[in-house]
Amino acid sequence: MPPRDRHDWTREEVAALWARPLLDLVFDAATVHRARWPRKDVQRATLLSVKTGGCAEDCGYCPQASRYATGVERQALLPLDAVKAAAAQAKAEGASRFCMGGAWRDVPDGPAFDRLLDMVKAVRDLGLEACLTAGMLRRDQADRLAEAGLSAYNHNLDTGEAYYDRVISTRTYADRLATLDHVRDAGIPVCCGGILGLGEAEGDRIDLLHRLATFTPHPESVPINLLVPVEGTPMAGRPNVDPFDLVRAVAVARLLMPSARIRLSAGRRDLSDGDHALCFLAGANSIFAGDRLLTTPNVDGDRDDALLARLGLASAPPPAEPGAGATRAAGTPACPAP
Ligand code: SAM
Ligand code: DTB
Ligand code: SF4
Repeated sequence: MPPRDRHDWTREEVAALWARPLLDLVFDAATVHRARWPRKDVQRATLLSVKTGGCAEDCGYCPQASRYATGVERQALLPLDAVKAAAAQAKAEGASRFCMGGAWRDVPDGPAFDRLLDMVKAVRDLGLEACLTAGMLRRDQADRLAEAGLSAYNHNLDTGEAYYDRVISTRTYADRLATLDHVRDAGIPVCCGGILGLGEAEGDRIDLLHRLATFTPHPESVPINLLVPVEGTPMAGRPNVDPFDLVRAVAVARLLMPSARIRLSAGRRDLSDGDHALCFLAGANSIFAGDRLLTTPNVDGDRDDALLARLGLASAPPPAEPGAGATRAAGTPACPAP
C-alpha cells in the first residue's frame, strides 16, 4: 500500500528522522519511494532564464542580484519566439517540464506579464509542463497564470525561518509564505524547496523540511539545490556540502512527502555518479537537465543520458495531451486522500 501523505509532522519527528543512521534512512526512504512511485522514472526539467540579472533583492547566493559584481550580463525579457524555440529543443532532448526563471523581486504587470502568460501557453501547447519562477506575486496574477495553464510555480523558502535573515534582508519569510498561499489558492501546484550550503546548521535544514512537510497539500515538487558559489556574491568561497548531507536531505524529504517530485537541482556538477545513484535510491525522482541552469553551467546532457541509462532509469514522459498536466482546480488536493 502506498504510504499516505501526512501534514501533521512535528519538528521533533523530523529531527528524529534527520538523526538516523544514513543507510537506515535510505533503506526506509527507498521503500516508501518504490511503493509510491512504482514507475521509478526521473523527470527531466529544463531551465531557461527568460529575464536575467539586475534584480533588486539581496539574496546572498544569487549572481543575478544587481548589488553584487558577478559579471552576469543583464538580459531583458526574452521574445516569445526565443522561448518557444528553447522549449522545443528541451522537448527534443527528453524534458517533460520547462521551467522559466525571471530575476525579479515581484512578478511584473503590464506587457511583460502578458508576455509571460503567452510563454506559459506556448510551452503547454508544445505538450510540456510549464513552470515559472519570477518572484513574489499577487493572487490576481496567480489566477491569470492558472488560467494560462501554468503547471507549477516555483518559489523557494531556501532555508529555515531562523536563518533566513542571514541570507536575505530585502524580504521576509512571511513574504515568501504569502506568495505561496496565493499560488496554492489559485490552484497552481507549488514547487518549493531550498539550498544546502549557505552556512546553515542542521537545525535550519530540519526547520525547512518541517515547514515543507506541513504544507497542505505538500509541494508538488521540492527542488533541493546545493549552493553554486559565485564570485562576487557574499556566499563565494563557501565550502562544498558533503554529498551524504544531500542524500540525507533527499531521504528525509521522501519520507515526509511521499507524493512530491524530489528534484536534484543546482550543484550536481560536483556530484559523482555514485552520489547521484544514492540520491535516486533515497527518493530523488527529478533533475534539472540541460547544459545550463539559469546563469551557471549544469551537468552535460550526455553525462546525464549515460548516467540514467547505466542506472536503468527511464525519463518521465511529457503530459499525455498538449495543455494537460499538473494544474488542478483551486482547493483540490495534490494526491488522493488516504
Ligand atoms: N527571482 C525569483 C525568486 O527569487 O524566487 C526566481 C529566480 S531565483 C534565481 C530561483 C531560486 O534559485 C532561488 O530561490 C534559489 O533557491 C536558487 N538559486 C539562485 N542562485 C543559486 C545558487 N547560486 N546556488 C543554488 N541555488 C541558487
Ligand atoms: C531552483 O530551485 N533552482 C533553479 C530553479 N529553481 C529556478 C535555479 C538554480 C540557479 C543556480 C544559479 C544560476 O544558474 O544562476
Ligand atoms: Fe536572485 Fe531571485 Fe533573489 Fe532576485 S529574488 S536576487 S533573482 S534569487
